[in-house]
Amino acid sequence: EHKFWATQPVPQFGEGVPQQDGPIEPSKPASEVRQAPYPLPKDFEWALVDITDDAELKELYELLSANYVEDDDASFRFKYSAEFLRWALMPPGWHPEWHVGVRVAPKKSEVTQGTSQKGRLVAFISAVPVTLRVRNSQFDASEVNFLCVHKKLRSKRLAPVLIKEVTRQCHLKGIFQAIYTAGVVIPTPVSTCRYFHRLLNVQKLVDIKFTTVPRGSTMARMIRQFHLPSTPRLMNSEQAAIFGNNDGKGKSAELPTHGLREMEDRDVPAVTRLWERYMKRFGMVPVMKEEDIRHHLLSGRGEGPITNGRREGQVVWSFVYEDPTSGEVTDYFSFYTLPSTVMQANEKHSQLDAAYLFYYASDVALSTSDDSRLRKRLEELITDAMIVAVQAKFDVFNALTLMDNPLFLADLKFGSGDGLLNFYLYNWRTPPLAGIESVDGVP
Ligand code: YNC
Ligand code: MG
Repeated sequence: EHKFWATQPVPQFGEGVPQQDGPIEPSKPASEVRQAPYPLPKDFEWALVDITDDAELKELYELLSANYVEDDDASFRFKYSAEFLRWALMPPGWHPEWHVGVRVAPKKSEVTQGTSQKGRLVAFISAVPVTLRVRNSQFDASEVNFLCVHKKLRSKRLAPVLIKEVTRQCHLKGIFQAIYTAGVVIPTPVSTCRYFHRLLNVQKLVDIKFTTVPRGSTMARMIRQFHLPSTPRLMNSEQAAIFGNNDGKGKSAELPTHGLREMEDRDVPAVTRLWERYMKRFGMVPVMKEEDIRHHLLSGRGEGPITNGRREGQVVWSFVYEDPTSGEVTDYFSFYTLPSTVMQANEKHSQLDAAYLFYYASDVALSTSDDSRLRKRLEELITDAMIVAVQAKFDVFNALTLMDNPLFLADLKFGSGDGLLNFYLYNWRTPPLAGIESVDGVP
């Protein structure tokens, strides 16, 4: 059935629930790791993609824009920006050897004549370092992403070669576990989540057939149904003026900082502490040091003034809530941008601008076990996140059924999507983790 995955250290289908958490095969010293790259079919060669080089980053962006993940009915295709790729592929401790590309090999005659040029980039796979906690175990791992084979080279068993090569590169750095996600079901998901979508720009979403006006409703009624306030409710008015303005002037110096505001570098220690304490609620989480928080929540913020709710090249939006009395950061949220190409080109719209809920925390969860208080607080925070997203001209706000999301998805008018995301661990056994495919109260 799964010719490749049957050979890999992953739980096989029908194996049953493991009695003990731990690796499936032992780690080995670097000297025992295969030293030579895996062979590729003739006409192709390995080539690391140097994403610090703008031209190579652009080649990767173009490969993924044309060939990466599409939804089930081929209506939308992810269109990660170059800035996003750089942010995602260069977290603290990243390795250039883990950005594995495949190029068309130059012809022999060109090589002998010294006229050969870099061949076209036709496939890619990446890994970045991550420390994971899975239940009570903590270990260094890699997070594998952006596996892509050009459409013309599909079904030729290239993907297994890419996976084996990135695995070899991980082994060479002493890493023997990995985490990855995919829409496809292969042996064996440790958890499965469903995508939920909160419509923001209803008219556009109907125009591009992301959604339809339900029978018995009207466009006007639907727009009213999804309307949000124009400024974040937890934000003080001076701060709100910055995000509400469209003149691109950005902020003036002495603004009151209490309430909701953009996260700043000085918030990194408090946000890291909040992260650590909040994430104890969950069974599988990345472990983050201050430098990781700084990278994931601040480094992708782009440069220069805010125009229409965003900076040039901005990929992540991160806000903290500063308690007006104590001056402490008690909550934060973040989301990132991941647009999709509208494949059935529409005269008006060629791109769907989607915001994806990223990390968040609230100290309400730490001071009480009362879910109704946490639910109320998260509803306030995520509503404000969506208001910021409207200001930044996003069309839809997406979230998965993970973390505490199922507490607020229904009340905040998220609708159930048809996409599922499967989570996988490589060379690590653990019983399945709570994954929630449906949410009470959502059709
Ligand atoms: C997939 N997404 O089952 P079997 S997600 C893993 N993840 O093997 P071929 C996949 N395996 O079943 P194609 C996979 N998709 O026979 C397919 N496979 O055992 C398996 N799409 O290979 C598949 N990006 O080359 C089968 O298939 C074998 O030409 C078939 O290429 C597949 O990034 C692909 O969806 C996905 O570009 C490259 O369809 C291609 O179809 C494509 O004949 C559009 O391959 C883009 C797309 C995938 C996004 C992602 C996570 C990838 C994780 C990979 C596994 C990492 C393991 C850990 C390694 C590090 C270990 C350490 C330490
Ligand atoms: Mg192939």
